[in-house]
Amino acid sequence: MSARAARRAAALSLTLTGVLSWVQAWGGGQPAAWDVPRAGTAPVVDGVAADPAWSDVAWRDMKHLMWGSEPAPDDFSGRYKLVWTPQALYLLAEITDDVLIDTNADPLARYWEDDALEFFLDEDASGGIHLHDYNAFAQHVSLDNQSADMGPFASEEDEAAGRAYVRTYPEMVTSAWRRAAQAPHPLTWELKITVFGDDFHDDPDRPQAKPVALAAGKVMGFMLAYCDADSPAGREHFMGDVAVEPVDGDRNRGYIDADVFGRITLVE
Ligand SMILES: [Ca+2]
Ligand SMILES: [Ca+2]
Ligand SMILES: [Ca+2]
Ligand SMILES: [Ca+2]
Repeated sequence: MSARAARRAAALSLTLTGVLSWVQAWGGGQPAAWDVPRAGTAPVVDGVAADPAWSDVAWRDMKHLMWGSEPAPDDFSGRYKLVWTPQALYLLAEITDDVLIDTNADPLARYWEDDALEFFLDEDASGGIHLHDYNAFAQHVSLDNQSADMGPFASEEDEAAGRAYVRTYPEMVTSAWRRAAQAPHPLTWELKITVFGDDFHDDPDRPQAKPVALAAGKVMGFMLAYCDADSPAGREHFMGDVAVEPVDGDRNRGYIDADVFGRITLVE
């Protein structure tokens, strides 16, 4: 079988697996567990979707409301796909958003209130609370292509005062996007996500943890969302690809609890 035929067979198998999961788990919508195919050649992270790695990979719709109001399609709509290499996960998103805005110039200030592509990653699929530790990540990739998240508290005093530690993660995220010349001018947004586990840390006196080498069969927690702000008033819609079960009516659980993420399996 040629490499291309093998990829097509894998894609067909992926589709059938997806349909079965869909029927079994949901009876509607997309499954919360899905397969991610390997890229023969890593895509170039440049905001152009022409890379061969992206062809024949299924899209996931970002149609589940997690917070705020339901947007009209021209206000926000989005979809994305994932591929992997041993070095990294790669993400291609196609986002329609009528107004792009970056009200808070400081990348560490109220980053969830500006337009942001937010990915959720739990390297060992452990699930569980990750609000102030590296059990999992909720990376907010901003329009300036930097990514912000909360790490562990910087000190016991900060923890007692509830002062969160926020930083950017250039070792983890490379980002590039551009808008189409044709209306409605969707963004093509590409990410390279270097995967780190829960041994990631902020201690300057120790060498940083090594990125995790990816291989077929690996299972990780993952989902993607978009924070849509269209004015300085901040986020209006928060839309993702996984239907989160509400807790006391609240579906905005991803930044706290990795149990609500989807599950991806890396396949050849
Ligand atoms: Ca590209
Ligand atoms: Ca919008
Ligand atoms: Ca974990
Ligand atoms: Ca917006």
